[in-house]
Amino acid sequence: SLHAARSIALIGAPIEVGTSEPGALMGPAALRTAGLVRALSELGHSVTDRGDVAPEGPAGMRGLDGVAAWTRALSRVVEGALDAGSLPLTAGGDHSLSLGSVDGVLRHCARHGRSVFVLWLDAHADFNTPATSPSGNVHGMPLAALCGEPGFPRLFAEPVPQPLSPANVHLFGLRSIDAGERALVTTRRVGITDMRTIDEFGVVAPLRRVLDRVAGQGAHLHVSLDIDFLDPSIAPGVGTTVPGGATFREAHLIMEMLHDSGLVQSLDVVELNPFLDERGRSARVLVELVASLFGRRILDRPTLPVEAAPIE
Ligand code: 4U7
Ligand code: MN
Ligand code: MN
Ligand code: MN
Repeated sequence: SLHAARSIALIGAPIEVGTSEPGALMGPAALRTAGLVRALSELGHSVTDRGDVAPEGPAGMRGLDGVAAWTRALSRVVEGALDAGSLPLTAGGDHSLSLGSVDGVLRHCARHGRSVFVLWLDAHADFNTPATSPSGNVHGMPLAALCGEPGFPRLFAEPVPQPLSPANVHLFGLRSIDAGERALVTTRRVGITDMRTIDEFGVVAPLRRVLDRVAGQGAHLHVSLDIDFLDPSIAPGVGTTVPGGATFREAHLIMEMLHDSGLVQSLDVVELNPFLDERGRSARVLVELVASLFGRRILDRPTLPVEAAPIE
């Protein structure tokens, strides 16, 4: 493989208080059952399974108060893993877990004077606030909270770090957006590659542009992979299916390009709902994709410039 072996900290986040569809709390267990640790170890990485995080404080209630208890606990574990030189892989659990993982990344990077860039692979924008959300579900809000939008009191531990810059967020695979969050992502200038752009240009050109920006900034790249980024025909184990998602080949190529970039420093795998899955298919697809992001490949060569494509 092109890049060195990494120390990876697998952090289970069995959280579902951010969604109204029960089952996501089984996500970390299903990813383990599908062989996540083995797949990464076989690639030469040293993987430590840190078990499941326990929320700090009462986490039973749905909504922001329940999510806050998880956010604090996850932030601490993720920040600690980065401090120890490991790459945190947070396995969910609903997408509200990214409040904690990205908060931990922001705190780590603030201490090192490093900027943070977030690549959000998702059917949705996840940029609602409590004021704009049609559902009230916190898994549709994490980016708004992380970018410092109002309406999220007491979510993050004190002192609250410098918020994520919306210009350093890139939504990739977008195909479902609510009116309020659409207005917000537009005024805040969030980067967006929607499914129409992918239909027109494929995944390579838009992703290369994002990765060039990250490399130019010397930023920490955090990738948040929501399984509903994928088309529901290949990954049915999701609460919020939206037709017209990424194909297996598109998703796979994205993972290979992310690996080749050498830029990814932290990862979330979220929204797997094993209760809605069909015989473990979705969990297995996710393990395949994560393995590709960490270096599994057919031949040892990076994606080539178009002119250099090998013929025959
Ligand atoms: B996910 C939604 F209204 N936008 O806010 C909302 F369509 O983490 C869906 O991306 C959010 O899966 C989906 O409830 C959250 C809805
Ligand atoms: Mn670091
Ligand atoms: Mn999401
Ligand atoms: Mn989604």
